[in-house]
Amino acid sequence: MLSHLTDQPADKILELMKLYRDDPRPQKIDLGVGVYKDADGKTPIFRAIKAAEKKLWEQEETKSYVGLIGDPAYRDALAGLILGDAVPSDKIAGAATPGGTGAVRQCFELARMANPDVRVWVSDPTWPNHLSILKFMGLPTQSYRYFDSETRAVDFDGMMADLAEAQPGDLVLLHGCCHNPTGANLNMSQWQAVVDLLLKTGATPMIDIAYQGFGDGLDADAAGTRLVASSVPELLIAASCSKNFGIYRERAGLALAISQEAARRDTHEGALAFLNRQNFSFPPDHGTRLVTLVLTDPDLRADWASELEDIRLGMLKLREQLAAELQAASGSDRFGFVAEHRGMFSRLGTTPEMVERLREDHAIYMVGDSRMNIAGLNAHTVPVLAKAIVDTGI
Ligand code: PLP
Ligand code: TYF
Repeated sequence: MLSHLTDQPADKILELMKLYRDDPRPQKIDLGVGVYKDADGKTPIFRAIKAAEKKLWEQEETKSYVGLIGDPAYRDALAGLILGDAVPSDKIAGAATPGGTGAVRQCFELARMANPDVRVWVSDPTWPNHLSILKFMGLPTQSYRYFDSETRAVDFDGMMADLAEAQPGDLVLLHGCCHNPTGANLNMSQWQAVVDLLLKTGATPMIDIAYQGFGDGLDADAAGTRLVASSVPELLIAASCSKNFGIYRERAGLALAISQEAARRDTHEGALAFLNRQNFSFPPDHGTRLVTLVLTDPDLRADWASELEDIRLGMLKLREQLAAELQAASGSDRFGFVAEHRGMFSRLGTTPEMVERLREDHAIYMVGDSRMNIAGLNAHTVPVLAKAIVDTGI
């Protein structure tokens, strides 16, 4: 039986991680995988997470099963962080999932359960795992224009023209903030126009939010999601705690189904619980419990938010420095978009050949579509990158 298995396509981002690891050049710079790194290249554990781990170790008395949706307190705490008071809690169904990827998968599963013919609209480009999961599930996709390769901003007219074709029963996948892989995001009037279009077409939105707090701040990054949540009849949300709580390997995610019809809530949560049971039964608990402890303890929460804010401001500073260095090195303003983009990533907008030359000639690693992880830089490597980009003729 197993002899029928064939080799599967590798994840390009994870492959790049290995290439980088194997490169002996000491000056190498890793702008690949989307993991936050400080100026020393380390991915630190948040102070509040460490404190929560200590508290948990002291207080936890059992490791027995929790429940199919995980601890409801986690759902409430994380839904509160994302949605603020945009939606009353009696309209929010949710289940913990293994990471944000698990949440993405369970939201797609829920959509397929509700509509076996669901078609999913995805931004061009989007996170490659969205496409890979949808293909594996056999769900048809439709791409909508998103990135303007000239301006490196959102091609909003193209996006609206394409999404006007969406139908009731379709799912429209949006990035809540800090678009991966481009770094180009909607402003609030554009979010409002998307809401109006969703209401007009009757399509159902799904928001993937994996970088809340990395763009313009915890509330600003959720403002688009909150607007959608308070305006449309139904919304799915796939949230990740990997980046903003720095607990990548703990696998803490949340799938939310919001409906303006409060009477539907229990059915929706029951469906999420059922889907968890079919796939893995109980979601991982450790990471979600840390998140709950941090969000529900005012001191830990304040400390976490302050550390996250420092991280966000550090990345913004790197963006501004890189834009300035690129301007100086190129004598032009054509790289100004680097300071406009938000989140961990910016898409440089160059060819795979140029990306390869940066790797071969300068030991600079970015994803083949020219996505750079800004957090892979520090004050010393920014000028090195700027010079390499300009010397390569980008
Ligand atoms: N969605 C997007 C857009 C992402 O970039 C990521 C990656 O971090 C995720 C979801 C899920 O990440 P994780 O499964 O590590 O929580
Ligand atoms: O886009 C990224 O780099 C992150 C991390 O299969 C990641 O989202 C990359 C690949 C993958 C899972 C997570």
